Amino acid sequence: MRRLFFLLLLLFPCSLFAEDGSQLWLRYTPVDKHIAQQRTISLQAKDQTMQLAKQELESYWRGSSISLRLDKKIKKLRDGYQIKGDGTGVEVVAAEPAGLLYAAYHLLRLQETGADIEHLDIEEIPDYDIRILNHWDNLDRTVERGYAGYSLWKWDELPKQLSPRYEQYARANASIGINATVLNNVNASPQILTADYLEKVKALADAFRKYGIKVYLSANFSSPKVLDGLSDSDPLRKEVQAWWVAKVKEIYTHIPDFGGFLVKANSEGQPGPQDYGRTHADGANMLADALKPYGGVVMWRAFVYNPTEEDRAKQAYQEFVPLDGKFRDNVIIQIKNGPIDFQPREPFTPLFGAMEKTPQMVEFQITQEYLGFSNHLVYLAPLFKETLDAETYSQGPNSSVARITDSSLGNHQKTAISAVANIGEDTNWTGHHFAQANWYAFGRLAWNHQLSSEQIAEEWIYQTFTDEPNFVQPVRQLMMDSREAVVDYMMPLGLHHIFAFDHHYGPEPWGDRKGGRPDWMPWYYHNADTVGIGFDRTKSGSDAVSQYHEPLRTLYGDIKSCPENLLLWFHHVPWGHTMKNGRTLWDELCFRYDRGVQDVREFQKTWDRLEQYIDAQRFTEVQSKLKIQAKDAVWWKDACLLYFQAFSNMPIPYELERPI
Ligand code: GCW
Repeated sequence: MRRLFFLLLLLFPCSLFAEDGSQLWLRYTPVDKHIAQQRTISLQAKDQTMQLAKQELESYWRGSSISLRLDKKIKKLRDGYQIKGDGTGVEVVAAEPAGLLYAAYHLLRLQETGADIEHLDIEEIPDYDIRILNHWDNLDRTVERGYAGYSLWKWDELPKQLSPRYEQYARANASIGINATVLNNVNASPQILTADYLEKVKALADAFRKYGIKVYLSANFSSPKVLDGLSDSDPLRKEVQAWWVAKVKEIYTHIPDFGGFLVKANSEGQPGPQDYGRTHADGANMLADALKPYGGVVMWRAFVYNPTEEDRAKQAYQEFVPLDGKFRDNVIIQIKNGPIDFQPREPFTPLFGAMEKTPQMVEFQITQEYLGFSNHLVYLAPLFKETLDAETYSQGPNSSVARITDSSLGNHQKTAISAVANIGEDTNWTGHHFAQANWYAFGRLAWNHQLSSEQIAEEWIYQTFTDEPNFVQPVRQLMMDSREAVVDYMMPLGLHHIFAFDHHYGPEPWGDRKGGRPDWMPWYYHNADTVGIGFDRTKSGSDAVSQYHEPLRTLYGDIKSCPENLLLWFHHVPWGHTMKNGRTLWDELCFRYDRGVQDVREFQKTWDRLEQYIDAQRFTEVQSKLKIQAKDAVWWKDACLLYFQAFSNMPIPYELERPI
């Protein structure tokens, strides 16, 4: 046996020890037989999910005996759990099978991060009911804004053939508490609702079920017309309503626990109720009525804007606030964290807290459409938390976006939180090894938005790489600094959307294509001229500040009190304006761009020093990506500074690196 092992090692050294990132943060070592015989994992139940909890612990738990128990009477626990350990054994109680599974993963997480696994007194209740990934995956397996290869879903092989990655995907999600997934792009093909595709969707739902994951679909609003030749898809027409009722029934016969629909309507050319003179509420309610008997929900997106005279940042609020109170109770309005579009930094969308009678949920973007794709190392927990912790003042102090959406401030039936996935067919799932941390962080924050970014980073590093303090400490710091670095080298001080028009990767602040939509052109957002730079959203400009509650309206609206990291979001600021540190705006812009570049170079140095602590494959792959990032940071800095200098007409301070 031993000889065979060494022979294999000689022949295939890499494959045996491939550290290709495919295992994500799930690197538990099987417990040795001796330990396994000393302790028992007890459970009296046949349920698949609970069995799975038991199985995971049997395979990997190195602590004392555990008893797993379901107690459906502990209602308030939802799919959370209680864990008690007195040094001689551990007791786990949950009200739902999935709760036991989450508890199992929690115990394993404690074990892997070196916590005390014997003395335990834990109660965990998730902050949101629905913790959902949005895949922007097309049926031809391309992924909109996906940077990790083709879609995981092999539609041409389904339903007969099941890739082993479906189950690995479900397990990874369950390990961080994600319990739902939208399989297809919000720019939805109507085909997903055909009988053929529903068979395929069913196969995926069946594969995910025991991991506690429910499947949702993005629905194309024109489906009745496109798929079955109805004369239109007007939500107030009986025939159209009947079509959806029948379609929903068909879905539930295949998938009894189907979650519901996600809808992008009347946005960026997608069809919707407004095509027939109806409102978003008319459209959402029609679908909600069809889903209601089965407990399904509609996640209706508020990402709407049109090329009008009105500031794009104001439009969602204007369209949705008047509809407050008009939605069925199984509709949740899904709102992007910022009012424009997943920029490196935005203020929170003012729609949060502006519809008291309507459930709202956040949509984050894990895939790095505007953050260097899967080439740049950017840890997103600080960005997610910036929105969740943002104080809206909608019901006075203590009305953060988190508290509005988790129903602490309302009494909504179901709460939810979503994020656009960064997952694809790549061996390491996310393109960049560190992009795995963003998937991880979303799951952990969806479970508990109070967790700190540092804690999440640290537990991810422990589980994904090593517990060696000389590695953990600098890498955690690097991750924590990475979001501000990308803001600095791309769009400091509140600048936004100055990306190249088609791909959103590099800079194109000069972008001004004749005949193109003005609101898709960078100059629309930075407004640089010989006087200054920035978007005037105060009273003298678009007055978007008025959509915020006091004291934010005044705070943002006054150039003196506006936080400098949002200055050019809200104000058109003269180049010579004095910043808090005494520099002129122009100099500060130069310093920020430069600082972003220097930060990435520091990341490179930090990483290079860590070679001894981890496997060669992941070390070199991350190292190569950091090289790209450093080069891109210089590209951003040079492009933006040289372009803006044509307006400011001021020199780049001598102490900074000259543009190449
Ligand atoms: O961020 C923009 C993207 C589009 C996307 C759209 C949306 C799915 O550039 O690719 O389309 O937002 O969120 O609907």
